[in-house]
Amino acid sequence: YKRSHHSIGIIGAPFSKGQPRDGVEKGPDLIRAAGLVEKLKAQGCAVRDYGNVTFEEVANDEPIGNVKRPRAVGSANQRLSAAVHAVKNDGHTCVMLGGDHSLAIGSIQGHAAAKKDLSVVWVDAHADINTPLTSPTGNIHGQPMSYLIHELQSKIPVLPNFSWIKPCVSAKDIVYIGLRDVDPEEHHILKLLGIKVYSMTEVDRLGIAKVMEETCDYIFSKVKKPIHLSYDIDALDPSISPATGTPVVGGLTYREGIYITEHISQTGLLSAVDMVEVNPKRGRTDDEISSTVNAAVDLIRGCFGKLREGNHPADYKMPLP
Ligand code: Z70
Ligand code: MN
Ligand code: MN
Ligand code: MN
Repeated sequence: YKRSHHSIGIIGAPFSKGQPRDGVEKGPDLIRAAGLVEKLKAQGCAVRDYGNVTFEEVANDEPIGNVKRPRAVGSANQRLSAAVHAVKNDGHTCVMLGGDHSLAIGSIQGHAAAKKDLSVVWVDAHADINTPLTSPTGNIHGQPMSYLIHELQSKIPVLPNFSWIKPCVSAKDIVYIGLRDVDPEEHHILKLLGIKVYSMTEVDRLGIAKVMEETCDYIFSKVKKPIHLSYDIDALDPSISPATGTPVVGGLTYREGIYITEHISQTGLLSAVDMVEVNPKRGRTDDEISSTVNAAVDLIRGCFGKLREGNHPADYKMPLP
C-alpha cells in the first residue's frame, strides 16, 4: 500500500516540567526553525501548523511522595490532550513536538479520544513505564506509560490534576524499540505484563529490518489499529543526537532510526507521532545541537513518505525536448 498524500497537523508543546533539565521546552521552535514544515510540504504533504500549546502556571506544586511537579504535568497534558484530539478530529496525522516525554500522556490520551483502540510503538533508550511508586527519580517523563496502560491501573495512586486521564492502551498493543537503560522496577513491569520489547540486544541480533517486520506482524496480528509512534530522540546514539537530557551510549544508528520511520510510514496506519526530548541546552557545540535537531526533522520526514531511494510525484511528467 502506497500513499503519496499525507495531511499533517503539527502541535508544539514547549514543556519541560516532567524532568529537571532546562532547555527541552525549546524543542518545538528549534525543530520548526530547521525547516520542518517547508520540508514536509516539499515532499508532497499538506501541513497545518496549529502552533504551540500554552501551559498554565501552577503555584505550590509540591511533590506527592517522590513525584515531582504533578499538578503542572497533569494540567499541561490535559491541554495537550485537547489539542491532539482536535487535530485528529480535523482529519490529520498529528505530529506533537516536545518538550519532555511526560507529554506522551496527553498526546496518547487525545489520540485515543478520537480513535479508540490504538497501538503504540515506543522508540526510546528508556521504557518510561515507572509508576509513581516505583520511580527512582520522581520525574514524570520516566512514567508516562504507567498512566495509560489498562493493566497497571490498580498500581497507580491518585495525583492532583491526573483524574481526567483514562487508561487507553492494552499491554498487548505496545512495542518498545531501542531500550538500553531500564530500571529494575520497569523490567519487572515489562515482564509481568508480557510487553513486546526489542531492546538494543534484539536490534543487534535480528537487525532493524527483522525488528520492524516482527513489530508490524505483532501489532497487526488481530485488527489493524492506528499507530501512535512515540519517538524519544535519545533512542538514537548520542553520536547523532547528543543534545538530549539523558544520552545513553550504544543507541540506534541514524540509519536504523530512519528505517523505523520508513517502515511505519509504509503501513499506511500511522496516526500520530511524538518527537520529544530534543534539548539544545544539553548540546556542547552548535554542531551537536544541529545534528540532534536535524535528526528529529529527518525522522519526521521518514514518517511521511520520504524514501532514501528518492521520490517523485505521482503526476510527474518528463520534460520534452
Ligand atoms: C528513569 C526514570 C528517562 C528519559 C530519562 C529515566 C527515565 N528510568 N527518560 N530520560 N528520556 O527517571 O524513571
Ligand atoms: Mn522517553
Ligand atoms: Mn472524540
Ligand atoms: Mn529516553
